[in-house]
Amino acid sequence: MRTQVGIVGAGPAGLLLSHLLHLSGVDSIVVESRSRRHVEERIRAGVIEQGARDLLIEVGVGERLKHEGLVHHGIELRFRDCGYRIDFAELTAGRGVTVYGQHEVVRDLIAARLAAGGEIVFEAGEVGVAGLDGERPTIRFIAHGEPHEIACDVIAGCDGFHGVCRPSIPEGVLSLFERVYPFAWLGILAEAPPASEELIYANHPRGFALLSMRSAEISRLYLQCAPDEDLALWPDERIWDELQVRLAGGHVGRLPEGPVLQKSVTAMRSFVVEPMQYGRLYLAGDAAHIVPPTGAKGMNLAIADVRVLARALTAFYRTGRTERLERYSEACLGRIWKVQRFSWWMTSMLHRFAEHSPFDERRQIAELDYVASSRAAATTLAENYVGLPYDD
Ligand code: FAS
Ligand code: PHB
Repeated sequence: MRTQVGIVGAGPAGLLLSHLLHLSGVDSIVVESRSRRHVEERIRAGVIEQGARDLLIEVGVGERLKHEGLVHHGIELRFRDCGYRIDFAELTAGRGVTVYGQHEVVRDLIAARLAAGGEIVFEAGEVGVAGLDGERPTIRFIAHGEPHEIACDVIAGCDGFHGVCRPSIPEGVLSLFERVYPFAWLGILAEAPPASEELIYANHPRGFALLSMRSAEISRLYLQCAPDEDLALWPDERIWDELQVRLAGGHVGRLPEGPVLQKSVTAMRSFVVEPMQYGRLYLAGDAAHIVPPTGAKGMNLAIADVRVLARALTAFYRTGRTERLERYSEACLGRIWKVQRFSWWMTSMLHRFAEHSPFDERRQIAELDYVASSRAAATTLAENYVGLPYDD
């Protein structure tokens, strides 16, 4: 097999990159280790920045997003039993976010690629990449029991934090930057109408909680838990009881409860590799960086990376010039580190830390108080949450 750009991973990064390259007349093949059903049903992120929304609509994969996505112009911060609304429209000249599940974005992208005759290999086994420092890197995999090899000009490593591409880069090339948080998120998807029209981020003495949603009928809720929390110790009733304690109050009476459709524990880490490229391999999305989900940035950062990579690859195939490819990491890392800072800041402000002294606890509440009472402070939260402008 042969293609111009081999893409490992059919998550938001890999699929959007393949779509953007197709629009520029550049061929790609996406190689995914899981089934189509798995990647289309895997519940993950839920908030899409203004810029990412505009991009998905502009490139023709945002019709359902436009009609089914919930546009939000604010969030509520809840602390000391009071709620404070951060008004995005007021603070960012009308920008907002759209609540639309990541799995819906994946569905839309897969449908667009297949409708355009795009090639996605699902359930690929034993995926590996080779020849990264040569002229003809390859992706190898097993499909239907047979070995396959794709000869590429370039490989895009869009295979997430646990993928094979980043580890295929030789020792000593990458610098890793990481912070692991002493807690995780227990998340549920529930058949229960959201108790609030907008998201609520709560700093509660028992721990952080987040009220989000997927529709008027489906709630998405999270609570801070131990990093090694055993989900078996959290029957639905216990989860609902804890969410009631941490989120009820103010304009939210009791949360309407309902059947839990999915529950999971997500680890919390900040992670970046530099550079995001080696030879003919370019990393994008979670393969290159991870943010704690408190800032709702994971998928949005993946989209921002592939917007840069698609432009660099298009320039290479149209002109033969390699400057944009050579500067790919540099062009992405400015935004990545600003998003890392914001995600770390939101996480530090809203979660309970066992090692916090009474001083730290007062300082943390003072930080929330400042954001809730200062237009300047609220503006910094708002402009980062709706999404910083793309760099070019
Ligand atoms: P992805 O991980 O989405 O996609 C990588 C793809 O590569 C996957 O389909 C995987 O199956 C495939 N792959 C892996 N190894 C492979 C191999 N060897 N060969 C071929 N394919 C391979 N972000 C938020 O903003 N909010 C959230 O609430 C949130 N919740 C999350 C919950 C969980 C459990 C996880 C893991 C992440 C969550 N994230 C959240 C972050 C998430 O949304 C990511 O930022 C987003 O999926 C990044 O997209 P990709 O870079 O495409 O990586
Ligand atoms: C979600 O709806 O899944 C969600 C929303 C906001 C976050 C994280 C997750 O910060």
